[in-house]
Amino acid sequence: MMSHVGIRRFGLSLCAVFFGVAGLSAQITITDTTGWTAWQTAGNALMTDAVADQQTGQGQDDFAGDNAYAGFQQKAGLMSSVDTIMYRARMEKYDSKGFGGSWELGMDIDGDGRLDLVMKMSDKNGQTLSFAQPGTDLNQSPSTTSFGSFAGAITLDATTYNYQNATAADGGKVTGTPTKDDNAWVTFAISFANLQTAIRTYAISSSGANLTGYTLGYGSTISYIAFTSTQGNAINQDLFGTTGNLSSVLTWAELGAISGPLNAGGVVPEPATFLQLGMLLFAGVGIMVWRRRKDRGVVPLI
Ligand SMILES: [Ca+2]
Ligand SMILES: [Ca+2]
Ligand SMILES: [Ca+2]
Repeated sequence: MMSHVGIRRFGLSLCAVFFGVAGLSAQITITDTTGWTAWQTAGNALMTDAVADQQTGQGQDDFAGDNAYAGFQQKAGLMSSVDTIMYRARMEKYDSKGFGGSWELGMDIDGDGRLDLVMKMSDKNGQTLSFAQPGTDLNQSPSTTSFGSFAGAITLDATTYNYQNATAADGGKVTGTPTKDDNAWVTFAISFANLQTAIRTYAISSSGANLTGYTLGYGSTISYIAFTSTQGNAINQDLFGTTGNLSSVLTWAELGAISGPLNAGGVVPEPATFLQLGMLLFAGVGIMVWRRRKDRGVVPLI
C-alpha cells in the first residue's frame, strides 16, 4: 500500500494552474490518421487485465481487456485544429448513472521506469483532470510510490469526456467474462498544450529535476501506468496490466503494468526507427567531422 509521507514540493505552487480550453465540437472525436492503438509493453506485448481483481468490488472501476477486446487505447490528432491526445479505458461494468470514479495515469516521462507525474481523471461532481507530483521514494513499484495533492484542474465537457456502453460502442464484451454486465468505455481528451503545461508545472524526475523545458509533440514518448482509486490519493482499486498486486515490491515493468514508451498516438516506436535515427545521427556526426576537418584543411576539396 502506498505511503504518503515526504512529498516533494520543490517550491512549486500547488495552487490551480489555468489551462486553455480546446475548441468546441459536437462530440468527443478527433481527426486522426491511425485510429485507436491498444497499449503495449516495451516488449510489444498487448497489455490486458483480469476482471474481478478490483479490490473494492465495483465493476465500474474494474479494468478489463484481453486479446479480443483491448482494455486500454490511445490516439492523437486534431480537435478543432488543436493537437489533442485521447485515452480510453474499458471497465468491466457499465453503469447507467455514469462512471463516478477516479481513473489515474502515472507517467514516466524521462524513461527511467519511475513515475514523474500523476494525472487524475475524476468523475465526482463533474469531470475534471488534475495533477500531482510523485513523492520522494523510488516511485517504481506499488510499494514505493506516493504522490501529493492534486492541483491544476481542467474541466472536461461533452467534447472532451465520454462514458458509454462498450457494447454499443464497439460491438462486444471481453471474451470469457460473464454476460451479466456490459463493459464501459471511459474516454477523455487533453490537448498537447495542456498536458505540456501540466508536465512543465508539476512533473518531477527521480533526480529531483523539474521538467520545465519539456516539449510535447506527436513523437514524444511517455510510459504509463493506469489505476483506479476510491479517493484518488492511493492505488487501491485496480492496477491495469496485472492481477491484484496493489502492494507489490516488484517494479511496474516486472508486473507488466507499465506501457512501453508510447508516442502521442499510443504506439511504441519500432526498433528500426531507433536504428534509423542512430544511422542518421551517425551520418550527421560524420558530416560534422568532415566539415571540421575541411575547415582545418585536413580534407582536400574535390
Ligand atoms: Ca481488472
Ligand atoms: Ca521517470
Ligand atoms: Ca488489475
